[in-house]
Amino acid sequence: MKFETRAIHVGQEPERTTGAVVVPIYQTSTYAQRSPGDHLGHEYSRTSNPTRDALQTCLASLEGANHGMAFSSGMGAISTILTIFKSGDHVISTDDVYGGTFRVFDKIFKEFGMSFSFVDTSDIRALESAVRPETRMVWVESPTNPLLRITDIRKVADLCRSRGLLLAVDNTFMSPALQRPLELGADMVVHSTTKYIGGHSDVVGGFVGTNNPDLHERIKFRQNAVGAVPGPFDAWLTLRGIKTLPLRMAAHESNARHLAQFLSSHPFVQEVIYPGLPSHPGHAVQKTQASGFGGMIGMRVRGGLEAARRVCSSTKLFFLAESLGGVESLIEHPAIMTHASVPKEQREARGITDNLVRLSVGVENREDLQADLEQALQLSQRDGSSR
Ligand code: P1T
Repeated sequence: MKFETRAIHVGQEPERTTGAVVVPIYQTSTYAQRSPGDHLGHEYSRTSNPTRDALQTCLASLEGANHGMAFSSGMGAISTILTIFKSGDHVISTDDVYGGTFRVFDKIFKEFGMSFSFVDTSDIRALESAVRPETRMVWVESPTNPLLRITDIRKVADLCRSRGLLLAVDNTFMSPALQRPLELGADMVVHSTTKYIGGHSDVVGGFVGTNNPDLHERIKFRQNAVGAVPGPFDAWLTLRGIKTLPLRMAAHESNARHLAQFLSSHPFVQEVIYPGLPSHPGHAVQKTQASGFGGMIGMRVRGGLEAARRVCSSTKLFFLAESLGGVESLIEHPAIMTHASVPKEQREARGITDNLVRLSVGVENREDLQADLEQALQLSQRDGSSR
């Protein structure tokens, strides 16, 4: 079965007692047993739930994973993975990662005696020289949030294999419709399903997929022990979103390509960051490992913080909000919003400047989106006192 068909059918057989074509929301916390230990496959909904099972089966299939686990949030997924390690273990992470990922590594797991190195994983030599005897895992985001840097996942997977390290790839910005890290050699694929997978900005969730049965058992054990599981309705909303994932990704990308072109020649935009532009340093690698470039754009606005602030406050269709990947376009200011938890010096060293604005391009009409950005950019250059 091809991807589009699997998105609609895998894990989603008509329900046996009524023939309902949509997986029901099994809104139950527990399951009646015939005699102690004699049950129909489910005991308690922290451990398993049929609606969640359907979501896990479908998403695992889309990522080419034998095993899938759905979580209450992307951070719930990431934190649960980290609990497989112990004090003294070392993790190397892409330096440009989502602010919340940086925060949980740097502020929570460090307190438990783990250590982290944040390196530019697009530079394989820098990655190699960060490996220590106590290194256990490499954590890659590609494209990164927010700077859309591209890491060669195959190369990193080869390095990890030769050094006995696990490789986890956060695939949130691509979704399995465009990139499947397990096929490129990663041990784990991770998602904030809040984004493109859910696709409608109405549910928070996370996912981990793997082909390693031992890893699956260890993470599943911890998921049940720690408890970051999605409720049945959240699992159902996410599963409903998945049905249109390939259609939406194509629309996000075609709008993003159009807007990236438009912004590239705009006099009030200093730099456009979009992996689909041939000038992007990761463009060639991206073409070898993904079937597209996605719907996220970074732009540095001329005029510094004030101009960036004015653009963000002036768009009407692009809502000023954290998050991404929904059908509606969003705009945000990483330094003040999504990446405020990264210390200022580190932000600046990474390139998260005060004039950087992040766009999550939705599936609205591209001319409407262009006109919205145009009017906001015009306002960005006016003297602030006139508004
Ligand atoms: O928000 P949550 O579902 O817990 O997922 C966290 C997360 C993990 N990985 C990546 C790449 C992410 O972008 C996120 C969440 N990001 C945002 C909320 C944001 O606006 O960038």
